[in-house]
Amino acid sequence: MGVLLLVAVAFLGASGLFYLILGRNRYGSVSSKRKQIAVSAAAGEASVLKPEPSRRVRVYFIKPSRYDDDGYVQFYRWGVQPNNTLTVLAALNDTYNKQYGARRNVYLETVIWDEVCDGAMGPESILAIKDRAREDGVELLIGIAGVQSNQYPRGRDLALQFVAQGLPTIMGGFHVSGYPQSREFLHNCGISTAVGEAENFWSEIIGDFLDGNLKPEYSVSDGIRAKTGTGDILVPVITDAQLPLIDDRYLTRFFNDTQTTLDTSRGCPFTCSYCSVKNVMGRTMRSRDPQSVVQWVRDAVFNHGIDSLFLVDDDFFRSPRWDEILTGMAQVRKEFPRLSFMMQVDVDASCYANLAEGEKPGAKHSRSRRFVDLAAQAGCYQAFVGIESLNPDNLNYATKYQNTDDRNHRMVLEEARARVLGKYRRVVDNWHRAGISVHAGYMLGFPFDGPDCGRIAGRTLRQLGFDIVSFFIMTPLPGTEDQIRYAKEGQIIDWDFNNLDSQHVTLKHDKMDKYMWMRAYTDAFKVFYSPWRLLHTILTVAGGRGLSAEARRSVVRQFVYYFFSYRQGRHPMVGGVWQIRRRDLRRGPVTDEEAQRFYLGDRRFNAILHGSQGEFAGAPA
Ligand code: B12
Ligand code: SF4
Repeated sequence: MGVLLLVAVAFLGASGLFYLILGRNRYGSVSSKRKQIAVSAAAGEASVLKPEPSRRVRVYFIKPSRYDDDGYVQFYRWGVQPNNTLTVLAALNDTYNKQYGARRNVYLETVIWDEVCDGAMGPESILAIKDRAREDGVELLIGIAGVQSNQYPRGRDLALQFVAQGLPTIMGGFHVSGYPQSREFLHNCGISTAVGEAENFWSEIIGDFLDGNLKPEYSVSDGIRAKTGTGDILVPVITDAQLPLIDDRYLTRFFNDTQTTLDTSRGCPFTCSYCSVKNVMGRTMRSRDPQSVVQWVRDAVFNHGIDSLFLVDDDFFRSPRWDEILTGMAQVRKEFPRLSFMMQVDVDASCYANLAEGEKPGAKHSRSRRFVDLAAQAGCYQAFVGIESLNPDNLNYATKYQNTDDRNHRMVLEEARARVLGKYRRVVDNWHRAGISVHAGYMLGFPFDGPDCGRIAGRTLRQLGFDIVSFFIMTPLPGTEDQIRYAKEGQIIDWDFNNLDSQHVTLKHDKMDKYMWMRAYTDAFKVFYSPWRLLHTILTVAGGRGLSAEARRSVVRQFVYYFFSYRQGRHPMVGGVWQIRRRDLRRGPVTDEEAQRFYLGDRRFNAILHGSQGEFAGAPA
């Protein structure tokens, strides 16, 4: 009996031990706090599974305009070019929703606002944005987008107003990417900044926003190393990045609502000292996947009614994938013959498409010929080419050696000049032979320019056969080697970034005072866009020149627009059609410090900067 009892106790003990070891945690440990699906509320309120509400974040991407010389925010009844940055950023939200939306139980709404054509954003709009978000039960994140230096003061004023309303605000674009001093100011005002391309840090920004913990600065943390003008930077690989999201509502704001933009590659291998592209996007060319690009073009054409594209790549000829992209576009054009596009390229894209006397055929010739032929087949109507100067000394000074082919400064001036002019003529002729018009970018006020530089440029560019020319006043753009040098040498006479639109004189010049320099600029466009040439261009439909029908139509349209735009004192690339002035929105403060005092005031500024728990950015609405 005793033995039996002992066996029973041992058995029960062993079973208990087995249960402890194997049984209890067989399906994982169950916390007593874990919510259970219960039959009724009576089973216990605490154990009922409550669905977690999805968070909706309304992200505004606002492209600021700039102030005109009378202090009005520049905006127009119609814009001329949809802004590529806005559509790229909208695509980042779309990607986020697809990749993380369900996992993080969040949905990003996108609103894009381009001040140039959607209208200036006044204090009443800022309050309305806040009220509407509250009514709709969404959180707000404000992105001040694609800010160039001439748009920085307007962008800053907008950002300060949003921050004053307690809204988390972040600014991105070339200005903040290239100018740490502005970043520091913005950080001190509670505004975050994004340095470089946001493709692979946008999800980090959203993550931090959802945690209520925006950092002062975001930058590229994953990608490849690319050389710049002076060192190197990290840039994202964009092969599989989502392509710009076409917004049909946005397109209606443009004079031509069947045109849009696309960046198929990023970066530029050259080192021009006045340009910030190499320093912000690097000298290593990165391309999007060609098949996706062609698919995007097909979708744009057949689903959004697009028939004209602006490829905003800094130098499409240097894209590693132009061949596949152009071949694919030529295919789309067979299905939709009205497809046309313009692009930016360097001189060599067309220069070697023919064989000059005494030249031996080489790789550069076959590459150039193929590029020009394919571009024509794919529907290119215009090539924008960076000419910038006729004077080889200026070009060498700016290390723009692709135009002089004289990196080692071996040629005497006359030989170098003849070579540069010969090259430009060849560039134009080869594009024209393919039926494509040529648009030159030209800068006035390089160190070797004198008071007659505008007149000479207007006349010579006309003789060389350029169809359209965009003239710019040499400008020290933040993020460039030139700006750093001029600042060090005390050559910058105007520090108001609003004036860095390349139609204001902001530098000292050895041979010209401010008025002579402005005179040279007006001479240039008056000589090139003379009333006689306007008449000739219209009556002869751009004079033929072997151009395709679309190329001729566009030259006439652009010539008329440039003729009037320059004469109205507006750079054709900065403006739109039919300016509207809001008298209640005149520019107040000019410097950062004035703006900080004006929009934040000491009391509000401190409240936002330090917050009750010492947090950085304003809390969500
Ligand atoms: C196309 C273009 C134009 C077009 C207009 C834009 C369009 N239709 O899209 C035209 C021809 C009209 C034009 C005009 C001018 N332009 Co422009 N233009 C460009 C160009 C070649 C491409 C722009 C682009 O789409 N880039 C691709 C996008 C995706 O890059 P992104 O804008 O930098 O955006 C990325 C990041 O910056 C960041 N980001 C940007 N915003 C935000 C916001 C948030 C919240 C976050 C998180 C991230 C973020 O993420 C984005 C995605 O990766 C650039 C050079 C370049 N490589 O960018 C010059 C460039 C921007 N232009 C420049 C200039 C100076 C001008 C003009 C003043 C020249 C003139 N006098 O005409 C005018 C100004 C007109 C105006 N109102 O904008 C300079 C600006 C330099 C500076 N520091 O200011 C640049 C950099 C060229 C250069 N040589 O240095 N331009
Ligand atoms: S000016 Fe044009 S060619 Fe020169 S570095 Fe800039 S984007 Fe490249």
